[in-house]
Amino acid sequence: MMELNTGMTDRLDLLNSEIQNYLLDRARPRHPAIEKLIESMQYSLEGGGKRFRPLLGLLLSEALGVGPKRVLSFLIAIEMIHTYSLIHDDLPCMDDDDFRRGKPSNHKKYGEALALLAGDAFLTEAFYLIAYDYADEPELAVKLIKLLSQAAGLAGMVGGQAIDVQDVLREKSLQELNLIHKLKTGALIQCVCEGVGQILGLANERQKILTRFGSNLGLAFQLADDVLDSQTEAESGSFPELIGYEETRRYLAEVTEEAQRSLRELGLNEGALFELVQFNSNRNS
Ligand code: GRG
Repeated sequence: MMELNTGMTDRLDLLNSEIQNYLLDRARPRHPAIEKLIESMQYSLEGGGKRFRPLLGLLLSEALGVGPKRVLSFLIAIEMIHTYSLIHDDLPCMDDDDFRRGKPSNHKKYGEALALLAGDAFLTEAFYLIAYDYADEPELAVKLIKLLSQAAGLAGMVGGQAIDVQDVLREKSLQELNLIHKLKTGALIQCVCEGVGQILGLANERQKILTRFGSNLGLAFQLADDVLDSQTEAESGSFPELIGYEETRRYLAEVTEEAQRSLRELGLNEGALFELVQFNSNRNS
């Protein structure tokens, strides 16, 4: 993982400072209640996440020969949507989790009303950020907004969550489990790849390969998560519960290989991005 480690601290520092600055600099009416809401947003945004999605976007952009400047705002918008989903997922009406990343979840620290609003604000601000920062390229801005709303809404993350929360008592088929995770986890990861491809103006054929890459990597990310969780206990509704631990690992290896095949087709068969895909399949957090 030589290449992956090189420059990783710099990439994380860049992402973290841009994310922090967005909330600090955002024009807003000065009111202590809004400042409190922003504090609760900072709490979740800074809370020790892996930043997998924006790092993936940065590495993809680098692999295609373009520095971070053009893609950064889009990637921060993605991380905001991801953060909103985690805050709302922890609420008592959803997964009811008191802890996230080893710390009290947002609603445990700030109360349910502020946690709900923090998620709402992230969801909305993500689209504001794209509209604002890509305003000079209106066609691109609309494309990115369309991609992200598709990935985050009914046809993506929210749709997947809707199947998941209403299916809790019924046994799932492998096909249904694949669908849930394709929507709930995969869509946003796929969106990172597609969005970066759009920003860099990739040709249609290459864009299609990128979509396939994102789709396989999204599934691989979920499978790796399930493998990791099952080391303590196979969670209900997870791949290991449905098909067993060994079969889940085999499936993960297959989907990882598929993702790497797409990178080879794009001529990106070495370097940090290729290593990130491998790293995901063995990750321990
Ligand atoms: C509430 C609309 C709504 C959606 C929630 C993504 C999601 C949908 C819920 C999270 C449930 C979950 C644990 C999914 C498993 C895979 C996953 C997305 C894990 C969390 O993402 P990481 O590992 O988190 O990237 P960090 O903490 O690193 O940012």
